[in-house]
Amino acid sequence: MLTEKKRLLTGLQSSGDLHIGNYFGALKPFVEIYKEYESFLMVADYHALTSVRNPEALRRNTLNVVRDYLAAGVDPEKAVIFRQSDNQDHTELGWIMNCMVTVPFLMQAHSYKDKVAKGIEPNAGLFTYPMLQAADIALYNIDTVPVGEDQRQHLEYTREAIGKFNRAYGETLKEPQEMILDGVGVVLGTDGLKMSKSYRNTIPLFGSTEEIQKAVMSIVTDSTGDRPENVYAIHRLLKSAAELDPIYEANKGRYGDLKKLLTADLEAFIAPMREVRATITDEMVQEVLAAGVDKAKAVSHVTLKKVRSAIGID
Ligand code: AQP
Repeated sequence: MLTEKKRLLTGLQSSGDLHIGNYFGALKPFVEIYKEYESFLMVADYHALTSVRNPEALRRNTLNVVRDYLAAGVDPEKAVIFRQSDNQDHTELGWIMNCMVTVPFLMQAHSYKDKVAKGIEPNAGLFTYPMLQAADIALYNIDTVPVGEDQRQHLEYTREAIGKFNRAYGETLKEPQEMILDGVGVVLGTDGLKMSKSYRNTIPLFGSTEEIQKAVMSIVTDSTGDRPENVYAIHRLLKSAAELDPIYEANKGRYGDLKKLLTADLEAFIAPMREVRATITDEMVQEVLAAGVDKAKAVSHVTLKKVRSAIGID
């Protein structure tokens, strides 16, 4: 008997260079399972607009994120890779999702509060971001969304908006589940806080040898402990505790040496992907996006038609 594949989607904002937190939190889990699903991989450039004001940077970042997807091992024949802004169904359903939830509800979003506390401009786009994200997911009847821990609440928000829509208009949209892997939900940055493009505490996923070295050397360490926990936590993304514990025990207190070992391990992990990435041209990226948006629209138009009919805008 033929069984229909479940649907998988994730997306990353083109708000800057991807970092190892994005990779281990969202991209790697996607790469590991996407062939078992009908998969969608989005570049969230409208989301990036909440923080990027430089058109050249947004264009460049958007192409770079797709390049990163391909270099990380995503086959465009087996996943629909597309740019959010190429499909206006996202902004239309995003508006409709906005009308499902209240301002006090959105005011509880941790991500919004954290970003504002960090001095990021509290623009209305940043505030309503979870409802554009709800639309990103709902349009494709998604079952599973691989994300980092910081997105757990946003997935709850997506379910809340979809649930309210379905209760008001009848069962129309599917409620998705997040997929958050143990141990990589929150990858810490060089300052010991969540690694984030906008916090300037990242280890770039496709950084040069020098950039990786510089980032690792800047990892903040606590001089009171035997083991530099911030260094160890990043190292654990690459190697098991069984492999690392004897090394950290043998190098107790020698933080500089441990950072050199971490740099070497990061380099060994990143270099092969970096080589692949260097072969991917802008033209190849444009072709992938052009093919992707057609496939994305073929699915999202069906959902949006049902939504429009349900709400009385048809
Ligand atoms: N530090 C992290 N650890 C684990 N997962 C992470 N993700 C981000 N940072 C970490 C996951 O990466 C995916 C894409 O994130 P995004 O680009 O949509 O935005 P974000 O979560 O806000 O990522 P950044 O790097 O912090 O970007 P800025 O600074 O621009 O907002 C998501 O699944 C996220 O969980």
